[in-house]
Amino acid sequence: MKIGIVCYPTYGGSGVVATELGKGLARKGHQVHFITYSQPARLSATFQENLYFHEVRNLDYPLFEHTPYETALASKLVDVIKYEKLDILHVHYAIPHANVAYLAKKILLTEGKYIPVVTTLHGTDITLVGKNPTFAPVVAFSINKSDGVTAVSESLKRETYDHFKINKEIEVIYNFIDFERFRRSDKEHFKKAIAPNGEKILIHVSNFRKVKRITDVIKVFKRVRDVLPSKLLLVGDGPERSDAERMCRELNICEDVRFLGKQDPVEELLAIADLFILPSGTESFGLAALEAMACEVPVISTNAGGLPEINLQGKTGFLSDVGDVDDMAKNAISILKDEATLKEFRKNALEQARTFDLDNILPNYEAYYQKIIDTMVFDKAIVS
Ligand code: GMT
Repeated sequence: MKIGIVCYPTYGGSGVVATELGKGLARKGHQVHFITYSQPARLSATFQENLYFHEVRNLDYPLFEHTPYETALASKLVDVIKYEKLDILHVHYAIPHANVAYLAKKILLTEGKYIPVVTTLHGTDITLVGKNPTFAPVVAFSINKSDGVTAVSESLKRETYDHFKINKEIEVIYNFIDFERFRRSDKEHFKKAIAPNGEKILIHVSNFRKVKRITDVIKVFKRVRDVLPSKLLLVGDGPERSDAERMCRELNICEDVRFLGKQDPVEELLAIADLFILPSGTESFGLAALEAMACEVPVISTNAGGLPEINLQGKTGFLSDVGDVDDMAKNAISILKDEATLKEFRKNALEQARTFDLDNILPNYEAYYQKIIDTMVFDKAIVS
């Protein structure tokens, strides 16, 4: 198949999923075209014959205070779909990609070209941003106008139906893990540098937005550290970082907390970790938690959104109500208190992560694309 992929090229989860999916599809022989405003973060280190990147360039004009990206993207889509003869377009994150795809599709229809569009909902495009009246009518419209719609968890599917009038069947296709990359490796020398006296290592990875509740990570860590010698690694960067830094200073725990900023080889950091903390206010899936589990790191999370579909209570970690840092700390200590318990949770985390292996999930996308393409061919026959 010739597949177009539109996504955010930044460090957000939706861009990571889109990029890893495209790379996986290309490895299986499909021709994959990424169309976005800069090279997706996880694509840069890759050269594959059947993997293409089309940069959406915008026009600088004195009248534009905000350059009209949507218009430039729609025009680029028309061009790429037409000249690369794409079979299907897959857009990740509804805003603005689903409505832009609809526009491109309508333009192509005037020239007799049919392009099926699949939209994957990732989370905040529904839960935080999408629901907002600023975007809601367009989000609902463009979901209904997509030929296929997928969501990354059952919880996100439910929320989409609860909040919008959707007349489309939403297919749940879970996010996945590439075990070639995410597996526990021996990083003893690094572990020694971070925790020279055998302290436990807690870790959090995110883009430090409000929804991630970074200060809850610090509060949980403080409570654990009061009982067990431990260190905290904070990976990523974003608007909430300075609040977190301030809290560490106020609590006088700076010497045990390392802010590592944005890091590419996350798996090398996960390789030395004992526990992953994800206290999000909402989380449709929690890819970062799954990546940790693939590296045999148990998870302390909230029970928000799709997290209970990933993190199994008392097995791969524990789930608490949003904001209940006392419960999270108690659960963290119960896992870390002895080696036998930690080992059992590590084993369960890996076992659960394996059910999300890329090799199992990728065929679901291939089958879904084929189903949508076949339906379009059938519809076309009725129309003509
Ligand atoms: O929250 C992020 O890190 C980014 C965000 C996005 O849309 O780029 O992530 C969402 O999509 C990820 C991939 O499907 C999910 O794993 C995250 O749970 C989801 N984030 C939220 O729902 C807050």
